[in-house]
Amino acid sequence: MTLDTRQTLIEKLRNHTAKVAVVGMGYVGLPLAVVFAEAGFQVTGIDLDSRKVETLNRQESYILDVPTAQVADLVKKGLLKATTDYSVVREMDAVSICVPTPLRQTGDPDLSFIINAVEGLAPYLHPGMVIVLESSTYPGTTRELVLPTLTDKARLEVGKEVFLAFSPERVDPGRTDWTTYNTPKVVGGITPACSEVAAAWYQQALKTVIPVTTTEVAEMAKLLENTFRMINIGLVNELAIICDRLGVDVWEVVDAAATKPFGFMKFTPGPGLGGHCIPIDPLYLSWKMKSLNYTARFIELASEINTNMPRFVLGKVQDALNDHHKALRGSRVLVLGAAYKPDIDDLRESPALDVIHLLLDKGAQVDYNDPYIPEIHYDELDMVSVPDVMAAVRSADCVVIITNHKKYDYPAILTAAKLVVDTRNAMGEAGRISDKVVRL
Ligand code: SAJ
Repeated sequence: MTLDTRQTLIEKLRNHTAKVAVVGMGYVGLPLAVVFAEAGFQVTGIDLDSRKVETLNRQESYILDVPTAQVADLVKKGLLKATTDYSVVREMDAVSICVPTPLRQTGDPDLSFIINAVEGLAPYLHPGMVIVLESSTYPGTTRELVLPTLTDKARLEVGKEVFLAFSPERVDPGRTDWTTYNTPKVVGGITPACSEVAAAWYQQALKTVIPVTTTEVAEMAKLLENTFRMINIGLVNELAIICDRLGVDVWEVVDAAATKPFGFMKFTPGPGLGGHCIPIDPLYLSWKMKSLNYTARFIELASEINTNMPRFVLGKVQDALNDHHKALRGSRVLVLGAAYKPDIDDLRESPALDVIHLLLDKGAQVDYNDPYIPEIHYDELDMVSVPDVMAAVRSADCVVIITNHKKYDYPAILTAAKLVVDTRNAMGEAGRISDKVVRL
């Protein structure tokens, strides 16, 4: 009996003779391409950015989590290469799509990257392929946006000739304990055969694969993961506002609650919600629900609270200067830390940008320092990180700690500063007892 398409493809996946492509060689796609290549697959990265393609083919990496030595080794072995040309897909057996899913200026999902990737693949799709979408998106995207291209355009029967699944990325840039290889990977297919083939592929390269029954379950699992974080950060941010009104130390409250060994997970207040995942993914869900005439109230409320935190920080700075008989207008304010979270160089959606805008709008003279972010060019902001942070601390009327990078010498900053607004409790106990420090 001849093997059917599914069995033939699974065989090629299991003996690693299947040819693999990864579309989108960013912070998700490149680590995924590398982990497939390390498993022995011949991997081709497809990216529209010729600079990324040239860098990889020059045996260099541009992603923090992927060492250049590893790229060089895999390229030399012929296990990794890159191209801007989708026609290579003719030779491919397995394709993973790892393109961005940002928001438009309107706050609505921008699905153009997924649509462009799928349209790029369409002319070259053929029987005997498995396609997996990894981009975080609303439940239904794989079925509504990707499936029709296979069935209508390429005229392929999904579940028999070609296999389609969704598998959410769980990459946390800069993290070394949980990596692309060892982080459990959820995989859900359009049909049971799709789930089986996609799981068989991923099981060859990843430590733990969790098959689920549909693409919607897999899409929704990712949104639950990140909505969980967004809502709990919103909760603790609202708690900071409540404690501020009550005159209670929110940091002590959170630490006390965190002593509960079960049924509680610690989140800490901050100046807002930054990053490329947490502030964005949940809005894909609330947007989808609006189209079904349902308001995802938790998400919208949490988003409103998190989005308002930069304004809450502005109020703390104004009140702190006022208590020192200074107006915000004309005062020198130094923002410490611009990245969206500590010890990384990523500025995307960072609340520091909002805080700087608000301070400038109120007439403050604003400088910033961030050891990971030498310059800010965003909207009408064109700023350079002040080189001598301690001199800037000494000359500032108020220092605002927005991102608590480990690199900062907080005791020295506390000694040198006239006034500090610490939005991250970076100074800890020394900050709690100092009359120069105001905390959220
Ligand atoms: N934040 C708070 N308080 C907290 C935690 C975070 O204000 O208690 C802020 C951060 O400063 C940042 C934003 O929220 O501005 C997001 O922080 P995050 O820790 O969630 O970091 P991200 O956005 O890098 O989230 C990623 C996510 N990974 C993926 O989506 C694959 C998330 O699922 C991870 O749980 C998270 O990293 C992590 O644990 O580091």
